[in-house]
Amino acid sequence: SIPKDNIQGDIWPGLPKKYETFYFFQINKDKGPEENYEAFKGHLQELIPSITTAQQALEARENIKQHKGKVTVWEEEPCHLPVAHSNISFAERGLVKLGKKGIKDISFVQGMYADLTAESRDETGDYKQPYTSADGVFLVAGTGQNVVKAKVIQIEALFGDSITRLFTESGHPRPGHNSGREHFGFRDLISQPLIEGLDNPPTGEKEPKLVLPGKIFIDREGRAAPQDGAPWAKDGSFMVFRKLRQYVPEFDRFCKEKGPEYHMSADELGARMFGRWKSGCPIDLSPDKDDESLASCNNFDFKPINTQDKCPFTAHIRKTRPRGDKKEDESPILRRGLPYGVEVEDNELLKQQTEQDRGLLFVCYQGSIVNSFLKIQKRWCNMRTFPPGKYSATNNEEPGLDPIIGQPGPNIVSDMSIVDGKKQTVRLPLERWVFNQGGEYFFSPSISALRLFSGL
Ligand code: N7H
Repeated sequence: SIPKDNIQGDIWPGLPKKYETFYFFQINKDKGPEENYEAFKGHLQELIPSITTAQQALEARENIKQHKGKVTVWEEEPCHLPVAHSNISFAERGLVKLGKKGIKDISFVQGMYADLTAESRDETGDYKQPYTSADGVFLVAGTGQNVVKAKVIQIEALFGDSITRLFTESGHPRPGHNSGREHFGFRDLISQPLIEGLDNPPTGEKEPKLVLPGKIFIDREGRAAPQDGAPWAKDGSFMVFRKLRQYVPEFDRFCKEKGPEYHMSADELGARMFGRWKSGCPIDLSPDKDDESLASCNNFDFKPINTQDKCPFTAHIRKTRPRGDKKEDESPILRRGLPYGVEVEDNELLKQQTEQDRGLLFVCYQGSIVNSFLKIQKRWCNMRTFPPGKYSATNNEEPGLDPIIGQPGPNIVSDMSIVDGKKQTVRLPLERWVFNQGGEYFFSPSISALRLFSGL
């Protein structure tokens, strides 16, 4: 099975994080006429012992669990626990500088900008930062803001002028009872695919089955594509990063206006767009009211799958992980993102208009970008015909777009099929509340690959 001490901890089980800084850097060449990167490699060697592995991340999470209730682990309270964890990932251009070409994933090799602007209805103007110059990214995460800051300074000092800092992005929890919720107010990161050999099998009959490790890790059983041109890639994983801005007052206004029009409350309409209530409770299990006791529940499969009486065909969680609508969990991703930006301010509430920047630093890991992230975004969320086989005259043809992340293109109507409060199947015209601000595809190598990169 996967050696837990040879994989980076953010892939699995996820670094314990409340705060996280993504530090995007360029690798600088050594002084002199030659194209050498020995200084960077030397510093990488020094960094490796402090990279949090899966085994260490497991222990850290366990430690936090045990202390919960006894001491508060967040940094505002005096506590010895806050620790910062670091991981590192490279874009194709960074791997090339380190002499490590050979990954076969056309999307990764081209980079996100070329890939998504070509086919996925992103706009070139979306890119607010020079993601296309980033050779790599340091991920520094922890339960306290100050320890994260200190670790970033330490890494920057370690690498000195062997790197250039391009920019950073920082995520943090929302305050008070909204901690654990994203900006629209929904609890996030409840459901993740469970991996054979790492996770315990699911206990519920209707829960998605274990996925083969090759769906997430390179060159393991169930792999998407062999990486025979890059044997060092084994046990690494592709990391997708996207900064997604959210338009919260506009989303709230829409739910308040459209809810009654569709004979339901604002909360009911929002729940139908997500497939879960704000608490996290799946509407497939409790269609009429939020039920906190089911907030973490994953034991549902949308069956009978030709109906959407409970969960709309295009609800965010049904589009992104179709469960019973598909024979198997074919495009699993491990989501590791967190919110960024300030809370909605009074003047924004008053005007029902977004002025400040806030949203989600979306991160996910997979064994193939083409078969997972891209398939979810382009072939599932952006396609009006997905999930397949749902055509019916009563729901007026196609299911429609994912209401949260679907991207309407030219000549593509942005709406979804929905069963309203009077049990009629009708169409709900959608607005857009999530806008891409840029991102990049990275590769998160195994510890042994990092050692190889560093010349060890
Ligand atoms: Fe989504 N949100 O934070 O409100 N997502 N997501 N997502 N998403 C999910 O079930 C959200 C985005 C997936 O296993 C929940 O854990 C927002 C992208 C997948 O049943 C909530 C944005 C992609 C799942 C959100 C956003 C995905 C999922 C319910 C953008 C992939 C798991 C919590 C700003 C391309 C489905 C949960 C399952 C669930 C939110 C983006 C994918 C609340 C606001 C770009 C696979």
